[in-house]
Amino acid sequence: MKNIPTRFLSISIFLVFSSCNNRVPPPAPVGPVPNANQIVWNEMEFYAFIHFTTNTFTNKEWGYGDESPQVFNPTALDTRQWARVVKEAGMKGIILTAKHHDGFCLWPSKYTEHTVKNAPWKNGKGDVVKELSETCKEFGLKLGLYLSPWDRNHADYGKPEYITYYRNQLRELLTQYGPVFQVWFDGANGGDGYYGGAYGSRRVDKRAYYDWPNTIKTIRELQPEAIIWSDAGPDARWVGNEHGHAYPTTWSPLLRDEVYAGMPEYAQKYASGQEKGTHWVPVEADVSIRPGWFYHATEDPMVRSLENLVDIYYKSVGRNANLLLNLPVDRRGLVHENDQARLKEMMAVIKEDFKTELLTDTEVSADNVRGNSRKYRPAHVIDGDKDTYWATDDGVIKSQLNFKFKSPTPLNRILLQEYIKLGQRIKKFSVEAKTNGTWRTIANETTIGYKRILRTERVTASQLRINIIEAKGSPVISAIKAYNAPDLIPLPKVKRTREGVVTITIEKGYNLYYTLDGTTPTINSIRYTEPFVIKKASELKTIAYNPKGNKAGGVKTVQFNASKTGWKILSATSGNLATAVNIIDANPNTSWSFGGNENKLPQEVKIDMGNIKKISGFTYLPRQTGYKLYPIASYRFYTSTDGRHWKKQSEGEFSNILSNPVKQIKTFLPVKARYLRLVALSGVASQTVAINEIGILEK
Ligand code: FUL
Repeated sequence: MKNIPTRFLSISIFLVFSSCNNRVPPPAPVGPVPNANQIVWNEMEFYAFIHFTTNTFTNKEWGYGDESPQVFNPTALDTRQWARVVKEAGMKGIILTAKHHDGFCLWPSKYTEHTVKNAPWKNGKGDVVKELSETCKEFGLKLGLYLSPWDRNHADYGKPEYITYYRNQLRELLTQYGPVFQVWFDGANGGDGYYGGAYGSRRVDKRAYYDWPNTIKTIRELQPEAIIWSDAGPDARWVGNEHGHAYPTTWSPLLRDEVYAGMPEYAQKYASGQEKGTHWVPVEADVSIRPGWFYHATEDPMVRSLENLVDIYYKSVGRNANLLLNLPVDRRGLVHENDQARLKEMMAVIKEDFKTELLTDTEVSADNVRGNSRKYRPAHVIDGDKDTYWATDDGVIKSQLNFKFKSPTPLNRILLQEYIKLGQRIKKFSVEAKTNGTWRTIANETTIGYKRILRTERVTASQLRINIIEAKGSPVISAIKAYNAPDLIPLPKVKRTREGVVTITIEKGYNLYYTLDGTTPTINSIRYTEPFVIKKASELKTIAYNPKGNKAGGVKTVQFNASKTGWKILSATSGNLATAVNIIDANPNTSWSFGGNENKLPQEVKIDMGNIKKISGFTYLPRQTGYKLYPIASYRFYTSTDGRHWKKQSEGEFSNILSNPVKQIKTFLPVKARYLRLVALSGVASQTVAINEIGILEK
């Protein structure tokens, strides 16, 4: 073939195509396939979560259920502001926590008093679900609803009566507010709570208690187009973490009958889907734009960095998953300015990354075309039509698509889509680029699914080749695109030792600037040249500029506690004392564990800060790496000025810590203290608990 002029080749291909008819049947589906609702849902790609309830006003992540409706009093609630932010970011819908684990209802449910009707907001006449549903309609956004199966307020939780209550609420939500595109059934349930005044622990059999099949039946009747989401689908599933990351190998098919919502081994065993999955249950990656799901003023400076959010986009939408990004509405009832600004930055980068599609102008060929029919011709992968595709003959799996550029073209992003109506097929593929006359492999990957986006090194290619290496059936590809995304200036990395020595680092070729007065750093701020010491509690903001000084990356903000010079571990009731210093070494990579089956909880550790300080809270960072994090579930925290007389300052739970192991911040009224004592009352399903770091909030 090498010596045949391309003009002649394309003419001959045309003749072959045109000489045969268009009646070559399409490939038979392989494995489970999506239904019409699931296709519409996958095409939404990106939408928002809004977490909002009494927690917003009590500063909690999980309400206990005994919060008074009186605390719910947003001063300027405006669902149109939410919708504007969401719409501008190109998101397609909003899922609202109509009821979270605390049981408080954002609509005036007639089945409980624990609702907005007993809140001061709008004199009890308000209905957040109604306002949002009307706004969504106005803005052309879809409305989704989260109704927590776990209800820490309800007296009947754990009994059959509660299921009737739950279904009644679902019926209200699905009949009074127009179309609902998704209902979200959280797997987190069962445990301590108020339970109508009983105060106690209620465990449920997550597999049987909720009788999901009958609930699902009702939803199908009331909202036949709604996607039902949970760990076990049936229509879409959890990604298995709360960082917004799907996996390089992500199958939409799932062994659905083996899964039930809230099962402990779900994340490790099932979340990435299975090649032999029996049902089509595509993935949704959920993540909050801040450390917590609910609004906490202390997290205003902790909005995820631009770099992180862009990475999340590629690891969700770019890995065959929908992205559900949470915007925690604040006490005013608005999406906070910091979150808005960051989301804008994020979407500006994504827009820029996918600005110019580079393959539309190429000459496409394939080494096999199904039945030699034009209906399956390779050019379908660049025609922008999602209903056309390139396919090979039955049994032909190893195959190749080739794109010839008019002139060498720089690129670093490759987007691929399978025609999922015929099932997810590809198991292994590679990408090669011809640069300066030589072919080289720039990616070796596994699954594609609805959408896969690869970030590769930048190559200037005269040709590009996609090799299908292994698949469950002959490949059926609907789109391949390439882009040349601008380099994102990376975020500086900041480290600080226990003694307060701060080091800022960045890849070679960038210049660093910083401020310590809370202002946004620019090229006119202090230039970082070498490590420096900060002893006091302070806020560092740093930024990187390119060498020309005309382009900057995102701002990295770091909150420093007072340095821990002079801190020591006084005692611990278990664990290896020699390594306990890890919890006060300001190093996020070292941790320490204590407790265990021989030393059942509660267990405690005491710290001496060396001198008296005025403090107004403490922080607990759980272990960050490893298969098991052993987080503390509930605690008591004491302070002392002499190491003998202790005063309890705080007691409670670290809510949702297993799924979202972020730094926990607990505040109390300012006190003078030299000694700290943390009692681990319980762990998450374990007698062993681990601590990465303990810190204080100084007043
Ligand atoms: C989890 C819940 O426990 C969190 O509070 C949050 O709602 C998150 C989206 O799901 O399971």
